[in-house]
Amino acid sequence: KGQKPRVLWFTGLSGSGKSTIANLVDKRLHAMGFHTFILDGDNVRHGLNKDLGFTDEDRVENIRRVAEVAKLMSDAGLIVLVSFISPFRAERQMARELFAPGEFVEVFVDTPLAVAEQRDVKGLYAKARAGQLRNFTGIDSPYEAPDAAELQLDTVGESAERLAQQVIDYLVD
Ligand code: GGZ
Repeated sequence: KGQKPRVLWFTGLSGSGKSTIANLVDKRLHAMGFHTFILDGDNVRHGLNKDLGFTDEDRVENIRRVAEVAKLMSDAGLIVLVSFISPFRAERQMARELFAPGEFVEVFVDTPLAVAEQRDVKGLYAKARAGQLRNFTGIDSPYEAPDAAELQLDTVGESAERLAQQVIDYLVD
């Protein structure tokens, strides 16, 4: 059975919930019989992109490579879930242009900075505020929010399960 190419591109701040939601969507797609792959910092920044840090220049290159890998995986027939902050509009647009219309689904995980910072699961916001971590997104490095994402997830007061279901519902329509 042929699966139309699809890349689900999750963008949002550190601690916004991108990876949690992407993992749940992945599980559900799998249960529905689809072949999928998740690209995220854990499997890309420690390998292919371990030469890159968090300057603007390095983030641009990070996203460029991730987009090209997503394209290769999509050509191989996988549904690709991409979960990176991907803070710059221009690089998200560049990624989109690798795909045919309708194939690229931008999912804005719209968690306000104050909420992500208050959760601070990894203590990185505290370090950034203390000046121990430079170029931190939302603190001293910009995040350019999407203005026309296919999906905008308001995460405040919503469970990750329900947000994942919103993504599935969008895909099924
Ligand atoms: C932002 C940073 C930074 C800086 C380390 N800025 O919450 P996390 O830990 O697990 O996710 C963040 C991750 C961001 O990497 P990405 O590859 O997604 O970023 S980008 O798309 O902008 O290239 C965070 C951790 O890496 N981290 N330093 N300075 N996040």
